[in-house]
Amino acid sequence: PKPCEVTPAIITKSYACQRRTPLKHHNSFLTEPLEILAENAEFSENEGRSIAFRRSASVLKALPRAVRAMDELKDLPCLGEHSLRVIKEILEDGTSSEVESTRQSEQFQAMKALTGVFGVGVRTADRWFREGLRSPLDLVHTGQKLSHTQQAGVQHYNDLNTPVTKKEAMVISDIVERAVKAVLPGAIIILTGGFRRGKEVGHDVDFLITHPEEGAEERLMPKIVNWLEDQGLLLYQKTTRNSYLESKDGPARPPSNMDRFERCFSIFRLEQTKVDCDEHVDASSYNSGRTDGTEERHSGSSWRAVRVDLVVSPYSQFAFATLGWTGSKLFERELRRWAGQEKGMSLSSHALYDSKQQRYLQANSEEELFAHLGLEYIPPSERNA
Ligand code: DGT
Ligand code: MG
Repeated sequence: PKPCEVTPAIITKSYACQRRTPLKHHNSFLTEPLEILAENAEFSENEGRSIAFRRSASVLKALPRAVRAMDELKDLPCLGEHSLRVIKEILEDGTSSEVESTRQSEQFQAMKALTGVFGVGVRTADRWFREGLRSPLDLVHTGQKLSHTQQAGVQHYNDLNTPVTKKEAMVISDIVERAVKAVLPGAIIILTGGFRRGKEVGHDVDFLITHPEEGAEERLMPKIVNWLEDQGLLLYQKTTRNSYLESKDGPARPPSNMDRFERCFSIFRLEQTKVDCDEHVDASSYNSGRTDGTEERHSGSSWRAVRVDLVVSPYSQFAFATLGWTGSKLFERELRRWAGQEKGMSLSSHALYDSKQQRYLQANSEEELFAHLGLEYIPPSERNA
Protein backbone atom coordinates (compact mmCIF):
# COMPACT_ATOMS: atom_id res chain seq x y z
CA PRO A 1 0.00 0.00 0.00
CA LYS A 2 0.96 3.61 -0.45
CA PRO A 3 2.24 5.47 2.62
CA CYS A 4 -0.95 7.45 2.95
CA GLU A 5 -2.79 4.19 3.61
CA VAL A 6 -0.34 3.33 6.33
CA THR A 7 -0.24 6.45 8.41
CA PRO A 8 -3.84 7.47 9.28
CA ALA A 9 -4.05 5.17 12.29
CA ILE A 10 -0.95 6.67 13.77
CA ILE A 11 -1.53 10.36 13.04
CA THR A 12 -3.93 10.91 15.88
CA LYS A 13 -1.95 8.71 18.26
CA SER A 14 0.72 10.94 19.58
CA TYR A 15 1.21 9.05 22.87
CA ALA A 16 3.31 5.89 22.65
CA CYS A 17 0.82 4.14 24.96
CA GLN A 18 -1.86 4.50 22.26
CA ARG A 19 0.22 2.60 19.74
CA ARG A 20 1.48 -0.92 19.31
CA THR A 21 5.25 -0.97 19.18
CA PRO A 22 6.73 -4.36 18.37
CA LEU A 23 10.24 -5.38 19.41
CA LYS A 24 11.36 -5.97 15.84
CA HIS A 25 10.59 -3.16 13.47
CA HIS A 26 11.68 -1.80 10.12
CA ASN A 27 13.43 1.44 10.93
CA SER A 28 16.45 0.67 13.11
CA PHE A 29 18.60 2.49 10.57
CA LEU A 30 16.80 5.66 11.72
CA THR A 31 15.90 4.86 15.33
CA GLU A 32 19.41 3.85 16.44
CA PRO A 33 20.96 7.16 15.32
CA LEU A 34 18.10 9.12 16.93
CA GLU A 35 18.64 7.19 20.15
CA ILE A 36 22.35 8.07 20.12
CA LEU A 37 21.31 11.72 20.13
CA ALA A 38 18.79 10.99 22.90
CA GLU A 39 21.49 9.32 24.98
CA ASN A 40 23.87 12.19 24.37
CA ALA A 41 21.21 14.66 25.51
CA GLU A 42 20.79 12.60 28.69
CA PHE A 43 24.53 12.85 29.27
CA SER A 44 24.19 16.63 29.27
CA GLU A 45 21.06 16.40 31.43
CA ASN A 46 18.91 17.87 28.71
CA GLU A 47 15.83 15.83 29.42
CA GLY A 48 13.48 17.68 27.08
CA ARG A 49 15.76 17.16 24.14
CA SER A 50 16.33 13.53 25.02
CA ILE A 51 12.60 12.81 25.24
CA ALA A 52 12.01 14.54 21.92
CA PHE A 53 14.49 12.22 20.18
CA ARG A 54 13.10 9.18 21.98
CA ARG A 55 9.55 10.04 20.93
CA SER A 56 10.64 10.50 17.32
CA ALA A 57 12.39 7.15 17.33
CA SER A 58 9.39 5.51 18.93
CA VAL A 59 6.97 6.70 16.24
CA LEU A 60 9.23 5.19 13.58
CA LYS A 61 9.31 1.87 15.46
CA ALA A 62 5.54 1.64 15.13
CA LEU A 63 5.53 1.98 11.33
CA PRO A 64 4.68 -1.13 9.34
CA ARG A 65 7.56 -0.67 6.91
CA ALA A 66 10.86 1.07 6.34
CA VAL A 67 10.75 4.78 5.64
CA ARG A 68 12.10 5.57 2.17
CA ALA A 69 11.27 9.22 1.64
CA MET A 70 10.54 12.32 3.71
CA ASP A 71 7.01 12.75 2.38
CA GLU A 72 6.04 9.49 4.08
CA LEU A 73 6.57 11.28 7.39
CA LYS A 74 4.51 14.38 6.86
CA ASP A 75 1.46 13.27 8.84
CA LEU A 76 3.26 11.55 11.67
CA PRO A 77 3.18 12.97 15.22
CA CYS A 78 6.19 13.71 17.44
CA LEU A 79 8.72 14.35 14.67
CA GLY A 80 10.43 17.60 15.54
CA GLU A 81 12.54 19.75 13.29
CA HIS A 82 15.82 18.39 14.57
CA SER A 83 14.78 14.74 14.23
CA LEU A 84 13.47 15.38 10.73
CA ARG A 85 16.80 16.94 9.77
CA VAL A 86 18.66 13.86 11.02
CA ILE A 87 16.25 11.49 9.25
CA LYS A 88 16.58 13.45 6.00
CA GLU A 89 20.35 13.26 6.14
CA ILE A 90 20.27 9.51 6.72
CA LEU A 91 17.77 8.94 3.90
CA GLU A 92 19.93 11.00 1.53
CA ASP A 93 23.49 10.15 2.60
CA GLY A 94 23.15 6.93 4.53
CA THR A 95 24.48 8.53 7.73
CA SER A 96 24.03 11.67 9.79
CA SER A 97 27.15 13.73 10.39
CA GLU A 98 25.85 14.92 13.75
CA VAL A 99 25.22 11.38 14.91
CA GLU A 100 28.57 10.13 13.68
CA SER A 101 30.51 12.94 15.32
CA THR A 102 28.58 12.35 18.55
CA ARG A 103 29.39 8.66 18.42
CA GLN A 104 33.07 9.44 17.90
CA SER A 105 33.31 12.19 20.48
CA GLU A 106 35.54 11.64 23.48
CA GLN A 107 32.85 12.96 25.80
CA PHE A 108 30.14 10.64 24.53
CA GLN A 109 32.43 7.62 24.71
CA ALA A 110 33.69 8.49 28.18
CA MET A 111 30.19 9.17 29.48
CA LYS A 112 29.01 5.88 28.04
CA ALA A 113 31.89 3.99 29.66
CA LEU A 114 31.53 5.74 33.03
CA THR A 115 27.73 5.54 33.27
CA GLY A 116 28.16 1.89 32.27
CA VAL A 117 29.47 1.31 35.79
CA PHE A 118 26.65 0.02 38.01
CA GLY A 119 25.88 2.73 40.57
CA VAL A 120 27.20 5.63 38.50
CA GLY A 121 24.73 8.23 37.26
CA VAL A 122 25.14 11.05 34.77
CA ARG A 123 26.12 13.65 37.41
CA THR A 124 28.98 11.61 38.80
CA ALA A 125 30.17 10.53 35.37
CA ASP A 126 30.17 14.11 34.18
CA ARG A 127 32.19 15.28 37.19
CA TRP A 128 34.73 12.52 36.57
CA PHE A 129 34.86 13.41 32.88
CA ARG A 130 35.63 17.03 33.74
CA GLU A 131 38.39 15.80 36.07
CA GLY A 132 39.94 14.01 33.10
CA LEU A 133 38.74 10.47 33.77
CA ARG A 134 37.62 8.45 30.77
CA SER A 135 37.07 4.85 31.77
CA PRO A 136 36.46 2.54 34.73
CA LEU A 137 40.17 1.71 34.70
CA ASP A 138 40.94 5.40 35.29
CA LEU A 139 38.78 5.19 38.42
CA VAL A 140 40.95 2.39 39.71
CA HIS A 141 44.25 4.00 38.73
CA THR A 142 43.43 7.38 40.26
CA GLY A 143 42.06 5.77 43.42
CA GLN A 144 38.65 7.44 43.23
CA LYS A 145 36.50 7.13 46.29
CA LEU A 146 33.69 4.78 45.27
CA SER A 147 30.49 3.68 46.98
CA HIS A 148 30.02 -0.02 47.68
CA THR A 149 27.70 -0.20 44.71
CA GLN A 150 30.23 1.46 42.44
CA GLN A 151 33.01 -0.82 43.70
CA ALA A 152 30.88 -3.81 42.71
CA GLY A 153 30.16 -2.05 39.42
CA VAL A 154 33.84 -1.61 38.63
CA GLN A 155 34.75 -5.10 39.79
CA HIS A 156 32.14 -6.74 37.56
CA TYR A 157 32.24 -4.15 34.79
CA ASN A 158 32.81 -6.54 31.91
CA ASP A 159 30.21 -9.08 32.96
CA LEU A 160 27.61 -6.40 33.66
CA ASN A 161 28.18 -4.89 30.22
CA THR A 162 27.76 -8.24 28.51
CA PRO A 163 24.10 -8.65 27.55
CA VAL A 164 22.10 -11.13 29.61
CA THR A 165 20.59 -13.78 27.35
CA LYS A 166 17.06 -15.10 27.64
CA LYS A 167 18.52 -18.48 28.54
CA GLU A 168 20.40 -16.93 31.46
CA ALA A 169 17.26 -15.05 32.48
CA MET A 170 15.40 -18.37 32.61
CA VAL A 171 18.07 -19.97 34.78
CA ILE A 172 17.89 -17.00 37.15
CA SER A 173 14.11 -17.22 37.05
CA ASP A 174 14.30 -20.79 38.33
CA ILE A 175 16.65 -19.76 41.12
CA VAL A 176 14.48 -16.84 42.21
CA GLU A 177 11.42 -19.07 42.11
CA ARG A 178 13.13 -21.62 44.33
CA ALA A 179 14.23 -18.93 46.78
CA VAL A 180 10.81 -17.31 47.02
CA LYS A 181 8.91 -20.60 47.30
CA ALA A 182 11.29 -21.72 50.03
CA VAL A 183 10.62 -18.70 52.21
CA LEU A 184 6.97 -18.02 51.33
CA PRO A 185 4.91 -20.83 49.82
CA GLY A 186 2.13 -19.60 47.58
CA ALA A 187 4.00 -16.49 46.48
CA ILE A 188 3.67 -15.35 42.86
CA ILE A 189 6.74 -14.40 40.85
CA ILE A 190 6.71 -12.80 37.43
CA LEU A 191 9.47 -11.78 35.09
CA THR A 192 9.03 -8.10 34.22
CA GLY A 193 11.17 -5.56 32.32
CA GLY A 194 12.45 -6.21 28.83
CA PHE A 195 12.21 -9.99 29.00
CA ARG A 196 8.47 -9.76 29.61
CA ARG A 197 8.27 -7.65 26.44
CA GLY A 198 9.95 -10.45 24.50
CA LYS A 199 13.50 -9.10 24.36
CA GLU A 200 16.17 -11.66 23.52
CA VAL A 201 18.77 -9.92 25.70
CA GLY A 202 18.73 -7.43 28.52
CA HIS A 203 20.98 -5.40 30.76
CA ASP A 204 19.45 -7.04 33.82
CA VAL A 205 16.70 -9.44 34.86
CA ASP A 206 13.67 -7.92 36.61
CA PHE A 207 11.24 -9.75 38.88
CA LEU A 208 8.06 -8.78 40.65
CA ILE A 209 6.92 -10.82 43.62
CA THR A 210 3.65 -10.83 45.54
CA HIS A 211 1.36 -13.09 47.58
CA PRO A 212 -2.44 -13.42 47.22
CA GLU A 213 -2.83 -12.94 50.96
CA GLU A 214 -2.42 -9.20 51.52
CA GLY A 215 0.27 -8.62 54.12
CA ALA A 216 1.97 -11.99 53.67
CA GLU A 217 4.54 -10.26 51.47
CA GLU A 218 5.65 -7.99 54.31
CA ARG A 219 9.34 -8.34 55.20
CA LEU A 220 9.65 -10.95 52.47
CA MET A 221 12.67 -9.39 50.78
CA PRO A 222 15.17 -9.94 53.62
CA LYS A 223 14.14 -13.59 53.73
CA ILE A 224 14.67 -14.03 50.00
CA VAL A 225 18.01 -12.26 50.19
CA ASN A 226 19.15 -14.39 53.14
CA TRP A 227 18.21 -17.58 51.31
CA LEU A 228 20.14 -16.48 48.21
CA GLU A 229 23.12 -15.41 50.31
CA ASP A 230 23.18 -18.73 52.16
CA GLN A 231 23.42 -20.49 48.82
CA GLY A 232 26.32 -18.25 47.80
CA LEU A 233 24.36 -16.86 44.88
CA LEU A 234 24.79 -13.13 45.54
CA LEU A 235 27.88 -11.08 44.76
CA TYR A 236 26.20 -7.86 45.86
CA GLN A 237 22.83 -6.72 47.14
CA LYS A 238 21.22 -3.58 48.39
CA THR A 239 17.67 -3.70 49.67
CA THR A 240 15.64 -0.53 49.97
CA ARG A 241 12.22 0.22 51.28
CA ASN A 242 10.87 1.50 47.99
CA SER A 243 9.35 4.56 49.57
CA TYR A 244 7.06 6.84 47.67
CA LEU A 245 9.49 9.71 48.10
CA GLU A 246 12.25 7.86 46.27
CA SER A 247 10.22 7.13 43.17
CA LYS A 248 9.58 9.76 40.57
CA ASP A 249 6.08 8.54 40.07
CA GLY A 250 4.23 11.73 40.86
CA PRO A 251 1.42 12.32 43.31
CA ALA A 252 -0.32 8.98 43.02
CA ARG A 253 0.06 7.98 46.64
CA PRO A 254 -2.04 5.05 47.72
CA PRO A 255 -3.72 5.48 51.08
CA SER A 256 -1.56 2.98 52.95
CA ASN A 257 0.99 0.16 52.87
CA MET A 258 3.47 2.08 50.77
CA ASP A 259 6.16 0.96 53.16
CA ARG A 260 5.65 -2.66 52.14
CA PHE A 261 6.98 -2.00 48.67
CA GLU A 262 10.54 -3.23 48.71
CA ARG A 263 13.24 -3.41 46.10
CA CYS A 264 16.53 -5.25 45.93
CA PHE A 265 19.27 -4.30 43.50
CA SER A 266 21.54 -7.28 43.26
CA ILE A 267 24.33 -8.95 41.37
CA PHE A 268 23.92 -12.69 40.99
CA ARG A 269 26.77 -15.12 40.72
CA LEU A 270 25.54 -17.26 37.86
CA GLU A 271 27.17 -20.65 37.38
CA GLN A 272 27.95 -21.37 33.77
CA THR A 273 28.38 -24.53 31.81
CA LYS A 274 31.19 -24.87 29.29
CA VAL A 275 28.73 -24.15 26.47
CA ASP A 276 27.54 -20.90 28.10
CA CYS A 277 31.14 -19.72 28.51
CA ASP A 278 31.85 -20.31 24.83
CA GLU A 279 28.71 -18.41 23.92
CA HIS A 280 29.92 -15.48 25.95
CA VAL A 281 33.32 -15.45 24.29
CA ASP A 282 31.35 -14.58 21.18
CA ALA A 283 29.26 -12.08 23.05
CA SER A 284 32.31 -10.27 24.41
CA SER A 285 34.18 -10.08 21.13
CA TYR A 286 31.02 -8.39 19.92
CA ASN A 287 31.68 -5.78 22.60
CA SER A 288 35.34 -5.32 21.74
CA GLY A 289 36.72 -1.93 22.44
CA ARG A 290 35.25 -1.64 25.87
CA THR A 291 37.57 -1.14 28.80
CA ASP A 292 39.08 -4.33 30.00
CA GLY A 293 40.94 -5.48 33.05
CA THR A 294 38.79 -3.89 35.73
CA GLU A 295 37.48 -7.24 36.71
CA GLU A 296 39.43 -10.09 38.21
CA ARG A 297 38.84 -12.60 35.46
CA HIS A 298 37.58 -15.81 36.88
CA SER A 299 39.69 -17.92 34.57
CA GLY A 300 39.13 -21.60 35.17
CA SER A 301 36.10 -21.09 37.36
CA SER A 302 32.86 -20.83 35.46
CA TRP A 303 30.52 -18.18 36.65
CA ARG A 304 29.54 -14.72 35.66
CA ALA A 305 27.95 -11.68 37.29
CA VAL A 306 24.39 -10.71 36.29
CA ARG A 307 22.35 -7.75 37.49
CA VAL A 308 19.02 -8.80 38.98
CA ASP A 309 16.27 -6.51 40.32
CA LEU A 310 13.71 -7.88 42.72
CA VAL A 311 10.57 -5.96 43.65
CA VAL A 312 7.98 -7.06 46.20
CA SER A 313 4.50 -5.61 45.96
CA PRO A 314 1.34 -6.07 48.05
CA TYR A 315 -1.30 -8.00 46.16
CA SER A 316 -3.60 -4.96 45.97
CA GLN A 317 -0.92 -3.08 44.01
CA PHE A 318 0.22 -5.99 41.88
CA ALA A 319 -1.49 -4.84 38.67
CA PHE A 320 -0.02 -1.34 39.03
CA ALA A 321 3.42 -2.73 39.78
CA THR A 322 3.23 -5.17 36.86
CA LEU A 323 2.33 -2.39 34.46
CA GLY A 324 4.95 -0.09 35.97
CA TRP A 325 7.83 -2.55 35.85
CA THR A 326 7.22 -4.01 32.40
CA GLY A 327 8.34 -0.91 30.51
CA SER A 328 9.61 0.18 28.17
CA LYS A 329 10.79 3.29 29.96
CA LEU A 330 9.28 5.50 27.28
CA PHE A 331 6.03 3.54 27.32
CA GLU A 332 5.80 4.09 31.10
CA ARG A 333 6.54 7.74 30.76
CA GLU A 334 3.90 8.13 28.08
CA LEU A 335 1.32 6.27 30.16
CA ARG A 336 1.84 8.71 33.02
CA ARG A 337 1.74 11.68 30.66
CA TRP A 338 -1.47 10.38 29.08
CA ALA A 339 -3.04 9.84 32.49
CA GLY A 340 -2.14 13.36 33.64
CA GLN A 341 -2.75 15.39 30.51
CA GLU A 342 -5.63 13.57 28.91
CA LYS A 343 -7.47 11.99 31.84
CA GLY A 344 -6.77 14.16 34.86
CA MET A 345 -5.40 11.08 36.58
CA SER A 346 -2.17 10.30 38.29
CA LEU A 347 -0.58 6.91 37.65
CA SER A 348 2.28 5.24 39.48
CA SER A 349 3.52 1.70 40.06
CA HIS A 350 1.41 1.76 43.22
CA ALA A 351 -1.88 3.40 42.37
CA LEU A 352 -4.10 5.34 39.98
CA TYR A 353 -5.73 8.47 41.33
CA ASP A 354 -8.64 10.12 39.55
CA SER A 355 -8.56 13.85 40.31
CA LYS A 356 -12.07 14.50 39.02
CA GLN A 357 -13.64 11.80 41.17
CA GLN A 358 -11.09 12.47 43.89
CA ARG A 359 -10.54 8.81 44.53
CA TYR A 360 -8.15 5.94 43.89
CA LEU A 361 -9.22 3.47 41.21
CA GLN A 362 -8.67 -0.20 42.01
CA ALA A 363 -7.46 -2.69 39.45
CA ASN A 364 -6.77 -6.41 39.50
CA SER A 365 -5.17 -6.66 36.09
CA GLU A 366 -3.32 -4.63 33.51
CA GLU A 367 -6.39 -4.90 31.27
CA GLU A 368 -8.48 -3.12 33.92
CA LEU A 369 -5.84 -0.44 34.21
CA PHE A 370 -5.83 0.28 30.49
CA ALA A 371 -9.63 0.43 30.66
CA HIS A 372 -9.54 2.94 33.55
CA LEU A 373 -7.16 5.01 31.46
CA GLY A 374 -9.44 4.89 28.43
CA LEU A 375 -6.78 3.12 26.40
CA GLU A 376 -6.94 0.09 24.16
CA TYR A 377 -5.11 -2.79 25.86
CA ILE A 378 -1.55 -3.14 24.59
CA PRO A 379 0.14 -6.47 25.41
CA PRO A 380 3.71 -6.41 26.80
CA SER A 381 5.22 -7.56 23.49
CA GLU A 382 3.89 -4.36 21.89
CA ARG A 383 5.07 -1.97 24.58
CA ASN A 384 8.54 -1.70 23.06
CA ALA A 385 8.18 2.04 22.53
P1 DGT B 1 16.94 -3.71 29.92
O1 DGT B 1 17.88 -2.56 29.71
O2 DGT B 1 17.14 -4.77 28.91
O3 DGT B 1 16.97 -4.22 31.31
O4 DGT B 1 15.49 -3.10 29.61
P2 DGT B 1 14.28 -2.94 30.60
O5 DGT B 1 13.13 -2.43 29.82
O6 DGT B 1 14.09 -4.19 31.39
O7 DGT B 1 14.71 -1.76 31.54
P3 DGT B 1 14.99 -1.73 33.12
O8 DGT B 1 15.44 -3.05 33.61
O9 DGT B 1 15.89 -0.57 33.38
O10 DGT B 1 13.59 -1.36 33.77
C1 DGT B 1 12.43 -2.13 33.59
C2 DGT B 1 11.23 -1.30 33.81
O11 DGT B 1 11.07 -1.03 35.19
C3 DGT B 1 11.35 0.07 33.15
O12 DGT B 1 10.67 0.07 31.95
C4 DGT B 1 10.68 1.01 34.08
C5 DGT B 1 10.69 0.30 35.39
N1 DGT B 1 11.59 0.92 36.36
C6 DGT B 1 12.93 0.90 36.38
N2 DGT B 1 13.41 1.56 37.44
C7 DGT B 1 12.34 2.01 38.12
C8 DGT B 1 12.15 2.76 39.34
O13 DGT B 1 13.10 3.15 40.01
N3 DGT B 1 10.85 3.01 39.73
C9 DGT B 1 9.79 2.56 39.02
N4 DGT B 1 8.57 2.81 39.44
N5 DGT B 1 9.93 1.87 37.89
C10 DGT B 1 11.18 1.60 37.44
MG1 MG C 1 15.55 -4.91 32.70
